[in-house]
Amino acid sequence: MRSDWREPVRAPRAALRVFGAALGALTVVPTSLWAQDAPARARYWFPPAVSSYGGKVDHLFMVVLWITGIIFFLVEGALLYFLIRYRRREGQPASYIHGHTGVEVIWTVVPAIIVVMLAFSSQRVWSYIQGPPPPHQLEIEVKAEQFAWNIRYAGADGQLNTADDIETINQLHLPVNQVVLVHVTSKDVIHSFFLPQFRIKRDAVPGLNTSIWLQPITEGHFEIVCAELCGLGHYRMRGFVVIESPEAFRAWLEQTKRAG
Ligand SMILES: [Cu+2]
Repeated sequence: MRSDWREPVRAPRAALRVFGAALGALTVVPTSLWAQDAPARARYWFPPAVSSYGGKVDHLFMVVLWITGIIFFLVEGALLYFLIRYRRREGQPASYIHGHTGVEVIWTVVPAIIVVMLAFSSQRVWSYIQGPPPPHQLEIEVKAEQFAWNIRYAGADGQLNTADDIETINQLHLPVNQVVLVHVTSKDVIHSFFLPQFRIKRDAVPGLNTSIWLQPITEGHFEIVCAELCGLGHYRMRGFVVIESPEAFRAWLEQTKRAG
């Protein structure tokens, strides 16, 4: 049996420093990488939301963060208070208390009400984004492969998967304010089509055809990220999103068609 159990355990300082640095790198580096051109706020917080439902997702996130944040500080504060207030004192024996039924009922019922409310409000946002899409003006296909995004637009016949389709690699152009239906699939392994600024992510699974819808509301340049570890080249599987006016989009599509 150990005789030194009363000795406090001290983690070596170097180990703590390495742990702290790793934690810092994990949280700071990814956000700063995709937000290099973004306003200063986006370097430590979310990148700007540029889709019609981005604001709804961010609002729900903030509601959950405030509720859980306030509860966190209340609970940890009470814990700290009790640790100090009822610490061991010389000559004072420990006393046994049974608990308090009223307090137990409160701390069960209040969180239950909060969780049910959050479930209903997140279900509303979820079904708006993932439910039946609104009527779309543009339909495209995104096919993932190790390690690129193949993007397909319909040609003059307006039909996808016909001979006159226009195909690009890693270049996704979208007309601002138009609803776009995106069919997501994969050629080889499971990838994940992630548009951080749109607040949407969908797995690209070989043999499975799924679709999502987007409505960009801000013009600009953004990125497609693969959010599924899909092989050795996963880190470089990025694409580019350009949101532009419908006229600029048509001109780009024409030019791509002629070049291809
Ligand atoms: Cu991938």
